[in-house]
Amino acid sequence: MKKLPRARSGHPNILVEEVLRGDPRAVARVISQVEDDTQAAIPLLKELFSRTGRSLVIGITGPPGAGKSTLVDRLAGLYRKEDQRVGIIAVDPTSPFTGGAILGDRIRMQVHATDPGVFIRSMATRGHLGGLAKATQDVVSVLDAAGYQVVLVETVGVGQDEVDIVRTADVSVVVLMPDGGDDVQAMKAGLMEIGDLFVLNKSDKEGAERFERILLAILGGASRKDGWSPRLVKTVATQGEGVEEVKARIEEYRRHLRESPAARQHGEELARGRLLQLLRDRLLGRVLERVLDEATLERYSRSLAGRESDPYTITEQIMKKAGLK
Ligand SMILES: Nc1nc2c(ncn2[C@@H]2O[C@H](COP(=O)(O)OP(=O)(O)O)[C@@H](O)[C@H]2O)c(=O)[nH]1
Ligand SMILES: [Mg+2]
Repeated sequence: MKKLPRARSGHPNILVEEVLRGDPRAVARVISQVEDDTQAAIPLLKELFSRTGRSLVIGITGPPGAGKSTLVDRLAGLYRKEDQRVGIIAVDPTSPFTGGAILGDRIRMQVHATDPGVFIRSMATRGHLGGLAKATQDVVSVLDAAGYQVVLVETVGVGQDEVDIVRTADVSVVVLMPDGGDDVQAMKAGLMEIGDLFVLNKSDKEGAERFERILLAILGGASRKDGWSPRLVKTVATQGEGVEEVKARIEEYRRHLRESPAARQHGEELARGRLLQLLRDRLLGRVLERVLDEATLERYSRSLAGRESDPYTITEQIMKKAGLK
């Protein structure tokens, strides 16, 4: 690859230009700043925002071991065949130092590692001041602005953070595997509502047909107000079986989104959520910084725990001190 001149940290505009040209090193630098939650990332994100909204963002979630990474890998391969640039964000709850899963993913991803049309990034789930969903959304924006036409976001569907991440994708894919009743439990625990598409992976395994019947029964009863009926696709991701169909269904859903008035509303709801979240973070950040240092917070907490005061009075006091009342 041709060497591009390095941007100096004091020149955000050069960095922005490099991101917009799709330079992977500039993309990596901006993403690191976003991850560190440095103030420095904000002017960059401001500049990049108007150039976003073009990628197809695909959220992939499901229980650990269901085959999400294998599917992501295969989908990336299909999009690369069409010469689309692909960004992959793996949000992994395990620490990068102990996570065996990440190591496995890395080895699998080596196929794409030498491909300049693929950008892979894994994000740790801890330590994001404004929340993981916000950090992920910012990383998606950077990839979007850098011209990655497809961005695949893999998360383990367990916590609220992960659900929030998948909600901000254009298309949410829930990956399940035939494994007793656990997955049905997982669906009841909220995966059911977020899937635009369900993938029954490992359909080469025992019990796949039985599990398929259960899933179809659950999905059969589902009706959505946007007129979409979530599909179920059976796959064997390790063999690439059914992955073309997953891709076709993703694109079918995207067409549906474009044609449906509910889509615009959905877009506005997401934008509203993002704005309010940002405002919440910034306001709280300001209050903490100005009038509520750690010692004061501790003192308040102690008096609350001891029932010497009540949370309403304390909140009012804090707001008054912050000049908000
Ligand atoms: N038998 C079978 N194994 C699979 C299939 N897809 C993935 N696997 C295996 O299941 C394990 C977990 O896959 P992985 O993609 O890491 O799952 P993730 O945790 O959801 O990302 C790996 O050992 C894969 O090789 C499949 O369709 N059939
Ligand atoms: Mg994985």
